[in-house]
Amino acid sequence: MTRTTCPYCGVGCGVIATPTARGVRIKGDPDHPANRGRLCVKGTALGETLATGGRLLAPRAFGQDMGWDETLDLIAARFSAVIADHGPDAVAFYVSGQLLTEDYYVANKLMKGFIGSGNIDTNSRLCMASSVAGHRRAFGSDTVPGQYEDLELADLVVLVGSNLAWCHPVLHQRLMAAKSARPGLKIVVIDPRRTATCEGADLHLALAPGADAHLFNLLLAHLAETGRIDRAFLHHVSGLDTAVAAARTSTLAATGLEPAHLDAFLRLWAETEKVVTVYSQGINQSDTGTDKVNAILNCHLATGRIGRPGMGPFSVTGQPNAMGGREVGGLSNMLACHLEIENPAHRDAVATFWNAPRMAEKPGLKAVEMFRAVEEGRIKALWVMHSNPAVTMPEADRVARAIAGCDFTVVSDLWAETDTARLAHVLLPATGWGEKSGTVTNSERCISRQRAFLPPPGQARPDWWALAQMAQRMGFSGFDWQDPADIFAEYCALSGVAGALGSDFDISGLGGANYDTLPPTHWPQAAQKGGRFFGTGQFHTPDQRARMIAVTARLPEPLSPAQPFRLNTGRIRDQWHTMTRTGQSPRLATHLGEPFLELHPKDAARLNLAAADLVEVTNDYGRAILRVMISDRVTPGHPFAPMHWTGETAPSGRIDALVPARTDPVSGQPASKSAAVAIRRFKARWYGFAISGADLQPRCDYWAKAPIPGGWRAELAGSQAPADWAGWTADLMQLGPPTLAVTDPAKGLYRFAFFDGEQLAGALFIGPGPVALARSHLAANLGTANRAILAGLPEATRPDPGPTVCACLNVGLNTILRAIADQGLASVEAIGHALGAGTNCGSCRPELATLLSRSQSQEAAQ
Ligand SMILES: Nc1nc2c(c(=O)[nH]1)N[C@H]1C(S)=C(S)[C@@H](COP(=O)(O)OP(=O)(O)OC[C@H]3O[C@@H](n4cnc5c(=O)[nH]c(N)nc54)[C@H](O)[C@@H]3O)O[C@H]1N2
Ligand SMILES: Nc1nc2c(c(=O)[nH]1)N[C@H]1C(S)=C(S)[C@@H](COP(=O)(O)OP(=O)(O)OC[C@H]3O[C@@H](n4cnc5c(=O)[nH]c(N)nc54)[C@H](O)[C@@H]3O)O[C@H]1N2
Ligand code: SF4
Ligand SMILES: [Mo]
Repeated sequence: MTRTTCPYCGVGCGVIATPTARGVRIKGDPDHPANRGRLCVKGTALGETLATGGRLLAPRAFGQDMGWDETLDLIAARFSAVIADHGPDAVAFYVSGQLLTEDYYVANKLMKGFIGSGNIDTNSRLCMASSVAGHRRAFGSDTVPGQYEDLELADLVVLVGSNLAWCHPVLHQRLMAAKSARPGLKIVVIDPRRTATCEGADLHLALAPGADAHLFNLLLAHLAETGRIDRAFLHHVSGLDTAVAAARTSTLAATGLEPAHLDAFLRLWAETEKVVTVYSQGINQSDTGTDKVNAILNCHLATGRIGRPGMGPFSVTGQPNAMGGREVGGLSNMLACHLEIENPAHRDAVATFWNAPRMAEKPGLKAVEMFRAVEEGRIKALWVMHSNPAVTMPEADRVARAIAGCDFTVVSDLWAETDTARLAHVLLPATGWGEKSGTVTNSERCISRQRAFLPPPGQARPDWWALAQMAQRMGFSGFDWQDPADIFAEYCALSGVAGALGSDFDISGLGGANYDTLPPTHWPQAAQKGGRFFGTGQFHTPDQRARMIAVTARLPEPLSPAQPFRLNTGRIRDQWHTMTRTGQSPRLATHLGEPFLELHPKDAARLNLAAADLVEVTNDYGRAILRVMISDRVTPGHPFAPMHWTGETAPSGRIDALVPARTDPVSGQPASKSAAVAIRRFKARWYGFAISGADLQPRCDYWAKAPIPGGWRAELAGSQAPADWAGWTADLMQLGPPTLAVTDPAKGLYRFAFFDGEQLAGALFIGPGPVALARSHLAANLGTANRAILAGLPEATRPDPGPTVCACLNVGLNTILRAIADQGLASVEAIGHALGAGTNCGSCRPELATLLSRSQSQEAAQ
């Protein structure tokens, strides 16, 4: 039994992992302060993502497996040669908020202290950069003032641009539990989309996309007008008057809200002392993201509602170590321990501590600029670690081309088959979660250990080790640690140096702790500051006063008739980013198994689209083909698409191909939530669905693959029928000739079944329209002797359960709706009692509540 930390979201749940003869048993750690034993569906399914089949097992250079020694020599030589010929700014590292702190520390030390360039940036640029910049403008440091408990102690929790129910599920469960214990706790969701998080909220403001700064400006103006300014706290704050004057220029019209809704929100916020404003990517991922952050911080500063129990602004971090990366200085414009690269005293202190021969003197390139420099050949050697930028960067097709054109690219990953890894010259096999050790920091500044409980497969090695080896081969000293504990101790010591310079990030007290048994530890230590910052001022600005920022709110660029839709993008409940890990789990693929476009019924009617049609989404940057999901959860003109699909899983679903690389001028964070696009029906000639015990090899305009127990399923479609269906089918299925065939070429119907002896090895269904089949029933027949498979329907005795809602207990939508109707179920608990749904991890409880309220309102309408 090993206590470790979940490798997914920034909630940072403690996990107990127990390897058994049949795999790894996963359970929530009852003693971890973040989750107290809870896990969401992704955490619960961790055991299903640890198989090592298909992993990258040895270093590979120019297509050949090589030993580590040779490969590291090669990398060190190539980087050294570029630096010698073109200077240190001709090389770059692109890293990740999923790296462990120790990995991050080594990468940062090598690039900023020894190579002598600031060119190390991270996917946190796409994620937290606007929050970092907003914090630094207001507080003088990137410090998150509050902690999770504040959501439970508050009387009002405002969730802005955060789909907490799906993206920080355990924190959302804690909030829901607090509300059910104390119904007076009010919840407001501010999101153009009616998400699962709106279930259980008291008020949902479907504001116009990008109008957040207007909304919080209106709030600030209202606070000023209604005498809510905390005059005593203003002692610790500057800039009130100019901020209020700027706020007064914002108008109701810009928000797109009903006056009554806006009033209700303004009054609630103004009249509630204990208010926490939680915000995430709906705020950060915008070309005015930093202003939006400051518009929120302004309201908390003006009212002194910060750093005290139950109140404060709260930026929740996305990745498991997004916060650790901020602490360790992973961004190109930061130094470790909240020190600043532009500050000569800070630079000198770090250089002295590291004994650094060539300290970077200026910030390096930010992600979007970095890949532009790669494209233009200014960066000639690039190392990508623990990220998949060919999928997740804006203008992803262009970024993929830039990486492909780079003189020398190294990628460290678990797999050779990611969109980015396929473009690399050198692949380094990294150890994955469960195989490596280190620390991560969650959204509430709690440092937790990740501990290994599995042996590394093949020659996989930790990321810190590869970096340290390369550094030594480049002739640098100070990289000869034996294990992550040594690195952590050095980092703690550096934080002591930073503390002496006034940094709030001083964990030097942990340096002597026993790393192996280090319990989850908050900084600052609770005894010093009650675990919170700024309740009594003491901001990290020269005069110790926080700065309110005058925000002139700006809406996104207007749309043109040629691209009349504003595409919103984000996450779904059961997948993690580019699905390289969650995509291994059949259970997680049942919830939403293919890339989709959520579109309002009015838009669908205008475009003459029906449910399950395919649409083509285009703009100047790229193109996607997606399944349409018609839903009034989005507003007209503002469709939503998830970010998760890749060249490996659905090549036409790579959504960042459509996202322009437009960035916030202060933070450099791209506006990933607002791409102008055109939408039209994709004129498919044929549609198909396949299951197979082997890997499917589709070749057609549209395909999307997902795992099922014992194999794969795929949705397929094409604008042209293959000239030869038999040959095309053979290529797709790789199972030889079909055992059974039912075809009607005149109608465009083809159904094939492939048996291996008595067992069903695969089946393919082709038709002229979207194929209506009981998909989960078909998938369950793989490996059985069912020769009636080509009928495609479940046996009459077994009703179709419909799409999966509860992934843990595999309960489908139809089953739930039937039980609600037949058994008169009236609560989420009653559904749990009757069907088990929602009783394990609880991730689907908001959806169950939606189904209940939908059935109840249907009843009321009858
Ligand atoms: N299941 C799952 N959970 C995850 C992840 C994952 O991949 N899968 N990734 C993790 C990571 S790295 C991150 S950063 C977090 C992200 O967590 P979130 O930020 O909660 O997730 P997103 O879906 O990116 O976006 C949040 C919401 O912003 C809304 N939005 C779009 N435009 C606007 C706007 O102009 N204003 C407002 N107010 N809202 C807007 C979207 O409709 C969306 O519902 O999730 C983490 N958790
Ligand atoms: N349109 C749109 N785009 C977005 C967003 C959005 O909301 N909309 N969100 C943005 C945000 S907030 C984020 S955080 C990014 C995330 O984007 P990425 O970081 O690019 O996505 P991941 O799929 O998490 O990539 C992680 C990679 O690391 C590999 N890996 C796993 N474990 C290890 C390990 O231990 N070591 C190493 N070396 N590699 C490992 C995985 O196989 C995978 O290839 O996407 C951004 N892009
Ligand atoms: S909420 Fe879920 S994904 Fe996030 S850390 Fe906890 S178990 Fe992992
Ligand atoms: Mo993120």
